[in-house]
Amino acid sequence: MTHQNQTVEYNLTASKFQWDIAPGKTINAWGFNQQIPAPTLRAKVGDTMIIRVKNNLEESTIIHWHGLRIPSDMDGTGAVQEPIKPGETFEYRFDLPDAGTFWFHSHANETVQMERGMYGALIVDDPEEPVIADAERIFMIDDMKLDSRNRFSKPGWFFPRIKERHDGRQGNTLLINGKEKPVINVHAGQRERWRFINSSSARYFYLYLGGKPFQIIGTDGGLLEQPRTVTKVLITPGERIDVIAGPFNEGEEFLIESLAYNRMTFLRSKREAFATVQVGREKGSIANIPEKLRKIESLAQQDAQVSRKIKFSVGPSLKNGMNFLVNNKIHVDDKPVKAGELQIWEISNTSLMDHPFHLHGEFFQVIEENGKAPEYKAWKETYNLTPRSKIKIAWMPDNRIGMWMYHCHILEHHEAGMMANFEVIDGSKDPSQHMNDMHHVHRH
Ligand SMILES: [Cu+2]
Repeated sequence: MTHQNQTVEYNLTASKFQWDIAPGKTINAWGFNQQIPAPTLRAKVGDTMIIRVKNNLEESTIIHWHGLRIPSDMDGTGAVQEPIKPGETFEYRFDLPDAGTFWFHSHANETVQMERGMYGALIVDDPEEPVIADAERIFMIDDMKLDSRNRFSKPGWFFPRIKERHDGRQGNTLLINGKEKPVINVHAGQRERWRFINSSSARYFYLYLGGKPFQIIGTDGGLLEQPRTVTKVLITPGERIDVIAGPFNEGEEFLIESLAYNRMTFLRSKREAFATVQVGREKGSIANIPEKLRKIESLAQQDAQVSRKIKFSVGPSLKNGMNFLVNNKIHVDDKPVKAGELQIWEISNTSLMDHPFHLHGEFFQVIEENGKAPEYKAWKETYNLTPRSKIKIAWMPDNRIGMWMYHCHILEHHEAGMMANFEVIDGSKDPSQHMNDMHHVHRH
C-alpha cells in the first residue's frame, strides 16, 4: 500500500419520507438520509470506516454490511447486537480488508424495511488495482410491489399470501438507483465500469444490454482472475457483478434489461426493461482492462472431504402453507466452526425452486457444482442454487470469533426459516461444550 490509511466517517439517519420514483409518482419510503438508495459509502482498502446510524423510524432496525469481512459484533444481525431502537444511534466501526462492490441494508424486519428502501452501496477502492475505466456508475437494482395508488400493501388473503411467501415479494415497479426507467447518458468511444448490486427482495436480475457484449471483471469478493466476455449474466438477490461496458457508437440507444429467468415461481418470468442508455458525442478513452486482473489462490481441490452438509428444502406448514427449511428445520442453530480450520460445505437444494445462499462475514470459493469443477475462480458470499442442485464450497474461518449466519437471500424465505446462526470459535475450544453454552445465551 502506498497510500496512508485513513478514517472515513459517515452519518446515516433512517427515517420515513416521500420519494419520487418518477415524476408525479411518489411513495412512502423508508431509507437513509431521505434518499433511495442511501448515500454511497466509499473508502480505500485498509481504511477504517465509522458509520453512525441514527434511527428515526417508529420501529427498531439493525444494519448489515453485506460482504464485508468485519468483526462479528459489527455484522449487524440480531445475534450480535441489540436492535437500534427508535431515537437511538449506533456507531458501526470497522477496517476494510478487501476492495470490491459491497452494500448495506436493514437486517431487521427486512421484508418491510428493505422493500421500502433501506439499502445503499459501499465501495472499497484499491489504488493499486489494474483496471482503468473512463467512468464508473453504480446501479442498485430493486423492484417494489405497489398498488394502483403507489402504496406498499401486503396480500390479505390466504392464497396470495402463500404465493408471496413462495415466490418472495417480486415487485411490479422496477427501479435502478431508486428511479423508474431512468435515462443513462454515456459518451461514445468510452469504456465504463458498471457496478451492479441486486438489492431486491426476490427478483432474479438477468442483465442484458440489448445483445451487446460486455466484460465481467468482478463479483462479490472483488476482481476475477481475468475478464469474461458475455452478453448476459444472472445477478440474484444480494449478488454483485462489476462489468466493463462499451465502447458504444454516437447516437445509439439501448435498454438495460432483465431477461426472463425461470426460478420456478407462481409468477411468470418475463423480459423487462429497467433503464435506457443513450450514447452521446464521442470522447477520448484512457481505459485499460488488462487480461490478467489478479491471482486467486485455490482454497481446496474439488475432491476435498466434506466437513458439513447443509440442505435447503421446502416443507408443508399448517399455519403458513409452507416452511423454508435448513436441514429439515426452521431458524436453525448450526454447529460452531473452529477458527483456522478449513471448511468444506456441501450445500444442496432439494426443493423445486432457486435459492441464493448467503454466508455472512466470509468469502468462499465454489469448488464443485453438480459434480463438476467451476469454469473459473471467484470469491463469493452469495451463490444461487438451482432446483435439485448441489454445490461444494471452501472457506477459511479466520480469527474473527463470534456469531455469524447463513441464509437464503430471498427475504421472504429467510423470514420463513431458511437461515442458521453458527459461531466461529477459538480453535483450541471444545465445540460440543460450546454448543451448550450457546443455547443458553442465544436467541434469534
Ligand atoms: Cu430461498
